[in-house]
Amino acid sequence: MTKVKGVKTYRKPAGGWGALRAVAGALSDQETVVEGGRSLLSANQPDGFDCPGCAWPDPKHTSSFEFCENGAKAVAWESTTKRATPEVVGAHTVAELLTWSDHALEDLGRLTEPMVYDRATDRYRRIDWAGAFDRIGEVMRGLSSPDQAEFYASGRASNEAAFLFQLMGRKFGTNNFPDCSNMCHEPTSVALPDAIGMGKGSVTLEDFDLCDAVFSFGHNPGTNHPRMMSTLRAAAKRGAAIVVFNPLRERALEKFASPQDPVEMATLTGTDIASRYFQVAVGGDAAAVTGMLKALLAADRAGGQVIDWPFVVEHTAGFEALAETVDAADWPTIEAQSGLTRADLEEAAAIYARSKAVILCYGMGITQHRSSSSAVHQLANLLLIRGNIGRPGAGICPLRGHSNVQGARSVGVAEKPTQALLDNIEKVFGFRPPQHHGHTVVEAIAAMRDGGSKALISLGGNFAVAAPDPAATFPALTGLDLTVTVATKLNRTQLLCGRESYILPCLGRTERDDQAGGRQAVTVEDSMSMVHASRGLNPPASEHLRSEPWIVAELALALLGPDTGVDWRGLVADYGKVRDLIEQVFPETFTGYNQRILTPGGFRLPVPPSERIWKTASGKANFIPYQADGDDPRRGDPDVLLLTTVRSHDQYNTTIYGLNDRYRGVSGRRDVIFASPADLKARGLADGDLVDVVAAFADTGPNGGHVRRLAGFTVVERVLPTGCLAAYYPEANPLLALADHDRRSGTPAYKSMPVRLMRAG
Ligand SMILES: Nc1nc2c(c(=O)[nH]1)N[C@H]1C(S)=C(S)[C@@H](COP(=O)(O)OP(=O)(O)OC[C@H]3O[C@@H](n4cnc5c(=O)[nH]c(N)nc54)[C@H](O)[C@@H]3O)O[C@H]1N2
Ligand SMILES: Nc1nc2c(c(=O)[nH]1)N[C@H]1C(S)=C(S)[C@@H](COP(=O)(O)OP(=O)(O)OC[C@H]3O[C@@H](n4cnc5c(=O)[nH]c(N)nc54)[C@H](O)[C@@H]3O)O[C@H]1N2
Ligand SMILES: [Mo]
Repeated sequence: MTKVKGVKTYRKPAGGWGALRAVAGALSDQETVVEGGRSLLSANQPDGFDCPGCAWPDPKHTSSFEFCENGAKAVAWESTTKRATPEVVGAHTVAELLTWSDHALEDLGRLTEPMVYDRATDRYRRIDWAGAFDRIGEVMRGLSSPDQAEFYASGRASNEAAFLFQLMGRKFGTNNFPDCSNMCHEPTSVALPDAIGMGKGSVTLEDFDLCDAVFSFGHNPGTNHPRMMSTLRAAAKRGAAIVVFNPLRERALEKFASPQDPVEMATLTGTDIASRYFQVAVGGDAAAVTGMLKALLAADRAGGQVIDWPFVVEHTAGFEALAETVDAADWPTIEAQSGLTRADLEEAAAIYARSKAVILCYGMGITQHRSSSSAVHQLANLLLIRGNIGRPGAGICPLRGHSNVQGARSVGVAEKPTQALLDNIEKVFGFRPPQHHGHTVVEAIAAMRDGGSKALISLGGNFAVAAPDPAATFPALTGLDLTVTVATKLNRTQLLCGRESYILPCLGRTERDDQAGGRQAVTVEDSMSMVHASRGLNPPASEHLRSEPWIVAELALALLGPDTGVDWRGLVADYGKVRDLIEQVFPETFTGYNQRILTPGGFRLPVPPSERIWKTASGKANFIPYQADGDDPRRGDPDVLLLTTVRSHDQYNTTIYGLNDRYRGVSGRRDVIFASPADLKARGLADGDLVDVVAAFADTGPNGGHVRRLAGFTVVERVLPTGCLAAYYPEANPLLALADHDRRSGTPAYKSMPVRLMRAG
């Protein structure tokens, strides 16, 4: 039993009464505009707004209370009655605000009016919309090249806003669209097309009713996709195997009580979720799957009929090359890298082999490593070997992050656009968009730092805090000529002011959006490629707020002048016209867009792999052997530990609602590092000791010599694989060098930072 202040062991099932109480709490302490119950009831309903929480799809027949604690927090946080007016924000210097916590900044409430940074007083002050757009346009038009501008998008913006945003950027002359995807599921977007011809998941919600097993790698649905818990619980109750690979024992994956189940609530019991829980080492998943593949190949060769040969022969290429690398891998290395025993992996393989239909789910535990794109290939290999893609109850299920992050990509927010997209834009709009690729988030930061980029326009998000390496990122931002953020709340990115900085406050998803053509709906796409409409209900937080499409359209006019051949204001009067243009640019995916969103529940974009159509170069699904990044600097030093970063139960990315992490038994603090008993003992440390964590990445880049350190954290002993640590995001981001990312996708290695742990001093 730990004696660390604010830390205990959580033994109850996840969910249950605690979750119900938390909803009540989330709604009362933020004093929401509309009576909370009503806002909540209309989230993810045919006529309501899409929950700004996660991208998990809605069941076809939404129950009247599709309960989600963290969705409730997201809604309450947006519909708070607190207001960050120019007076409230301008009462403090920016230097002072920079000393505040991320929680305190956002807790000032909703931004109400456009603001400009005044360097003379070091404060933000009010500016009118026209004044802001004039000056932003002037600075942007003064850049010496369009590629000096970065257009960042976070995944909350609607399809309509995102489409206009990329159109503006391309017409301006750049493909610099660093996107929150670059920090999130980019490995999925770049690796799955090689393997199955599409960078998205292949399953539908209905497949979960039909599967015999769910393999879960590196995601924490009890916190980050709470509505998925009903799905997993139903699968577990019907006897489907649920096999979890996660270095931490996440409570909701062990036991979950449904707040909708009167018996579980009355008896304080829950449902066992995982039938087997493997505590894989941080970054060890690809090795674990290699072990499973080794066991499967051996079983098949022994006559076990494990491999789906008809599928492999008809539908795939590259099996021999995969088998060769799997044969070449030896068990001691697999065990060392995965942190699991051969017996564990043979057992996992046996469960996999006897399951007729398998769904594989994965999240950030897979995508945020040095070799994450290749790890995604390895997960696809595991599915393909038994034909587990493109039939009922089987498939791959990447758990997307932001509620519309997938949609933004579908409508063209991409720094590496396909030629087809560029050609269609040219056809529809009559201008030739830039043909060369633009920057990812990491490349954008490097370009800002090195002086190549001069301006950042952000559509949502909190670029500075989400990114790795504040030692590089913060000065990169303050060195810019211009920063513009379209936002609902004050955050640190807006305080890292460039020569000129503007905050443009927008409506949130929960709010009514009235334009010249009447009340508007927007559309979003969930993790399973379902596109549906979202209509806000709440009155706007301030009469000065404008919608994201409106703001983007006015920015476009300011940046590009009136003669763009696009009727920006006409489009904003009626978002249906934006959807018509989306359909023209993407005729195959968005066929009949405006008609089809009238169906309650929306429509599904084409997902060829779910019909075993493989849009790869070979026309087949490809087995692609796992290849670890040979330059990975962390290997071979026994003193170096791998630190993974996780979200607490009380945060939404960089938005920190509170300091509790209920299911991990932490309350009132976030300054903890979870460590294994063996690693503590080896360093002469004990539970509760104050420690420093120092990055072990040898940084030879422009920041060479900078020591990345977290000081004065408290270690908490937990059952973890040896060699692994865990801490909270974003507190741990100072430990991650900008250069430490997956080479293929550019996604930072947030989940395997090489560090040394030592007594504070
Ligand atoms: N309430 C809430 N909902 C959210 C968010 C939020 O912050 N709050 N964020 C949204 C966004 S943008 C995203 S991307 C998703 C994120 O959803 P998740 O992918 O669930 O996000 P993380 O909290 O980063 O958790 C990753 C999980 O991976 C495990 N893990 C860490 N390293 C490894 C590893 O090497 N291997 C394996 N197998 N597991 C590992 C961690 O223990 C943790 O359980 O959630 C979305 N939904
Ligand atoms: N160490 C570590 N770092 C990580 C991660 C990790 O797991 N570990 N995860 C990464 C991942 S997966 C992601 S997706 C990124 C997240 O990166 P971002 O998407 O950039 O960050 P958020 O925290 O979601 O952005 C919060 C801000 O969005 C604004 N906002 C909220 N709602 C709206 C809206 O409706 N419209 C507009 N315009 N603005 C709005 C508010 O001003 C709020 O302050 O972080 C990444 N960073
Ligand atoms: Mo994300």
